[in-house]
Amino acid sequence: METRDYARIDRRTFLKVAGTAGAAAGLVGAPGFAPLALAQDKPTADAIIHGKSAKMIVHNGKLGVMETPLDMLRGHRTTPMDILYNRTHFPVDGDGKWMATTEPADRETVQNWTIQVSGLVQRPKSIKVSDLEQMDHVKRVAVMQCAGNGRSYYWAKAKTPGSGWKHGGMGNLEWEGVPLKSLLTSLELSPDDSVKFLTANGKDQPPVKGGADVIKSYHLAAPQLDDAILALRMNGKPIPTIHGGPVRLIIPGYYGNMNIKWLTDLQLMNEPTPSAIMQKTYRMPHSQVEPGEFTTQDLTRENSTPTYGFAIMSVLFAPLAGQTVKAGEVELKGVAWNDGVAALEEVRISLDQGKTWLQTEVDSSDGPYAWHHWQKSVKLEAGSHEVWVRATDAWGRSQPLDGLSTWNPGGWDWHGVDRVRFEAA
Ligand SMILES: Nc1nc2c(c(=O)[nH]1)N[C@H]1C(S)=C(S)[C@@H](COP(=O)(O)O)O[C@H]1N2
Ligand SMILES: [Mo]
Repeated sequence: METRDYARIDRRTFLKVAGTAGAAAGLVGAPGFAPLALAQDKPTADAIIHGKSAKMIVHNGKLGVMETPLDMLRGHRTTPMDILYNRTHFPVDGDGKWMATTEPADRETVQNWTIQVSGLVQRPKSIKVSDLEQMDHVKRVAVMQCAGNGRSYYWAKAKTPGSGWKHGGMGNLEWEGVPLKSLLTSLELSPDDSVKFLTANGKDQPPVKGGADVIKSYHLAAPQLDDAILALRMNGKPIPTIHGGPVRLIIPGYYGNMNIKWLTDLQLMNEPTPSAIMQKTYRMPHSQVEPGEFTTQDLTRENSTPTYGFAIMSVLFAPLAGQTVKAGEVELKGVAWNDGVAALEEVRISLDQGKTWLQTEVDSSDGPYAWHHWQKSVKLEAGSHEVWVRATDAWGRSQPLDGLSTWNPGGWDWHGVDRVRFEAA
């Protein structure tokens, strides 16, 4: 949606500014000045968001959208903040500059921060960070993942709008804060039982009047809502500003877009929000659709569902695609996860294009919403190999062998069997 428009405006403006400024200053053609390099050199992640690793893959500099290279994602139990992917919907420069840092909010911001709770409650309430600090806290490890993670793999079938994420639009994080349920039980809801939805909004605003704000609604009855947290800490520290500090709504098992950063408003409602980001975008069609026959414009409340819970997924962390490993005993490993409501029962690998599958050892000690680390040692002869990985949960949900079968016009929900080619020598 907006992403592409901003990208276009950004580039055009940039080229114009770069061109005229260069010419006016008499720099073009001057010794040591390389106008081509100026137009091509994109700022690295650390220049866009203070505290990010320069090695992040930048998808949209204006919006600060960036993903983690896969080789940096492995090797951590929880993802360090300097390499955690980022997705923001509005520019992180100009008026949005306050977002562009991994530093936590300053004292004054924290002291003045309020969350308005309104809608179908007897008395609307205003909650401060200090109120949340005084309540009982819980900790939960959970995957954060953009619903567009893996989108670029769909492009083998047909291009979609949105950033070309590989697998790095995700991380595994420890969140700490107040259970949403303890807050809700402390509220006096209106006597009728029509309160079915919770709607959340954050401090960020669309830069253009009438632009789509990031507002989301949740079914209060969904199991993940029981485990939701008004989070104040990420990986044991105050939440970095770019990741939603001082307060972020964490719904574990739900796609990133449902985890509202910079939480300022909670509303109890009997209908979901009419916001475009809820009703038009971030939706999965109920049935298989084909490119050209169905576009994002065709998505309605009747024929599609918002991207709530994660589809079951697994990814190989080692070996990585194109890598050469020593022939003989080779350790295959990676992570798997689902939406947390059914146990993730097994992760299997295949070295013969799906003819036979081998069980891997799965570690789920960080709880149902966290990455489940899996591993398997296999004997491999020298030569080229392809490994497939597939997770299955207690409800029998699994990954499609052909990931393209879930192609959809928004490019959401990629969860095809991961196929990785590597060499043994
Ligand atoms: N207020 C607000 N919350 C937001 C967003 C946003 O733009 N504004 N983006 C959402 C999307 S689409 C994703 S994928 C996650 C990204 O979280 P991260 O940047 O902390 O990794 O935040 C979500 N929460
Ligand atoms: Mo996202």
